[in-house]
Parts: sequence; structure tokens; C-alpha cells
Amino acid sequence: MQKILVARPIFPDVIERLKQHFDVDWNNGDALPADELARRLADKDGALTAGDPIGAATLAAAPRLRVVSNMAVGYNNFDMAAFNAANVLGTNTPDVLNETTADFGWALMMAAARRIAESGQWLRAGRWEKWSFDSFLGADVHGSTLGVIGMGRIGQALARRARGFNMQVVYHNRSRVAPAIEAELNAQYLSKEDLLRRADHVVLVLPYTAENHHTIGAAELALMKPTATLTNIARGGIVDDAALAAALRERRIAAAGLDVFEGEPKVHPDLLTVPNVVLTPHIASASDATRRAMANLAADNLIAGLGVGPRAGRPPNPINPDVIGKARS
Ligand code: 8YV
Repeated sequence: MQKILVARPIFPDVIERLKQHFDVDWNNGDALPADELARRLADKDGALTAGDPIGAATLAAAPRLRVVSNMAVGYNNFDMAAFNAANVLGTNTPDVLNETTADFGWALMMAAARRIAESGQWLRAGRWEKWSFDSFLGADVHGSTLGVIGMGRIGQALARRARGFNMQVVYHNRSRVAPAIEAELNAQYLSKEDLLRRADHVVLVLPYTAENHHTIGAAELALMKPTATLTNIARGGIVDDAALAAALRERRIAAAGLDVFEGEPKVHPDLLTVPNVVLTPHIASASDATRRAMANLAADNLIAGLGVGPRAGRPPNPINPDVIGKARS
């Protein structure tokens, strides 16, 4: 039987599915440090990860490893050049999380715009002594302009919801989406700079790549309206968190909603002290149903990628399909 490592706690029924095909080593605890991860992968044929960094050194230390299945749509934790060089297949879990993640983007955006976290903390601190007409005035979401940076599948799901709020949609993406999608979403393509000047609520839904590092920094924040909000449900590192904390503190933008952070699970200390930011611990896809769907899809990818089960050799979501069938190097 082939051996696999499940690097994270997941649903026991998914572990049972995997056990039908593999000898399973399950880390049902905290994320493994790099040396422990490498040690546990040394004799494995496959692995199921969730954001765990896998690079050239880890692959070199695991000569049997042929498939690494990430329980996430983003796979910036994989060094794909190293995967390709070693003929290791990487897989991810697109689509099953689109709607759940888009819901969460709206939740963060609305919480930021309407100061829900900030006013809730004020209330919990026992500071609500009298009701006042002008307290916690926020920005409207309905009728405003939504700016989506990254118009992939999640960005489109997010933009689709804007219709019910009678919003204008502007977007920026590496390339324009098909005219039919622009028409369906009533979305106008803008440069990043024009979007930042125009939008009332900016939401980031782009993958993290070297070129997307600090897509939003001090210069970009300076273009935004002082009444605008910024929401990041994409990846830490896309926003310069120190620059954002300064802009929030100085009220150069009104508020932010952040689910992801540079260097998470650490959070920039300045973000922890500014009141006008809603902070959540990377949970945008974390509905029970969606996390189950992601775990099962990741299992499907691993089972098929390792050449067993009904789809043997045809995993649903290969990131680098060219390596399928090639000998490990
Ligand atoms: C993951 C995510 O759950 O899919 C992604 O890219 O950010 C989340 O949905 C998280 O990255 C853990 O793998």
C-alpha cells in the first residue's frame, strides 16, 4: 500500500476514505514545523496539505513523493518550479469554495463599512451609556461602487452579489474577462489606479505571486477616497500591512476588513490597535459544508493522482498536469 501524510486535522470520514487506498500517517494537531514535516514526508508517496510550505529541500528529502494535494485554491505555499523539476504533481481545490468565500468577502466589507466590529467592541467595553444620533456613522454599501481587484471565480461571485445592492461594479485583473461576463456582472474594467480612485469599497481577490506582492501599499492607499474601505480575502503580502495600519490610524481611508495577513498567524501589531479594522483569522472558506467539500476534493485529487480509485491517473484539479505519468526525479 502507498503511504501518505495528512498534514492537518481534517474530517474523520475523509481519513476513512483515504485509508481505503493508503497507509495514512495523520497529523491531527498543530501545523508541523518544516523539519518535522520533512521527516514525516521522507517515506511518503503522497501528502495532503493546507498551506504548508513545500519547496525544493522538502521534495529532495522525500524521494518517493509524487503528489501533494493542497486543501486550498491558493497554492503559493508550493514552489511550483521545484515541483516541475522533480516531476511532483501539485493539486488544489478550486470552485467548491467560490460562493462561501464571496459571502465572507461581503460580510467583512459590510462589517468594515458599517463599523460592526468597532461598535461591538465599544459596547463590550461598557462604554454605551447613552444612545446618540451621530455615533458610529459609517458608509453605505447599497448604491455605492464596488471595486474588485482579481476577477477570477471568487471575484465574479463577489461581483454578482452587488446587483442586489444596486451597486456599480468596477474591476481590475491581469486581463479583461470575457465580454459576456462583463455584461452579466455589469462590470467595467479599469486600471488599478483608476479603480482605487473610483471605488467606495475595494475587495482583493487575487492570487499571491511575486508580482502581486504589495499590490496595495502606501501609494495605492493614497489614491483611495477617505470614505472608502479595503477588504482582503486573498493572501497576506498582497497588502503592505504596516502602510495599511498607518492609513487607518490617520483616517486616510475609513476602514478595512482583513482575513489574511503578512506573516500570519502573526498580525502586524499596529493592526491590532487601530479600531477601524475588522480582523478574522483566515476563515473566508470556513463554512462547515465548504471545508468538507474542500477536504473531499483534496482527497479525490490525491487518490486519483496516486493512480488509484475510479479516476486513477486523472485527478480533477492538477496544477501542473504536464508531470502526470513522468517518473519522479
Ligand atoms: C484555505 C484559502 O482554507 O483556498 C484558499 O486559498 O485561503 C483557504 O480557503 C486555507 O488557505 C488553508 O489551506
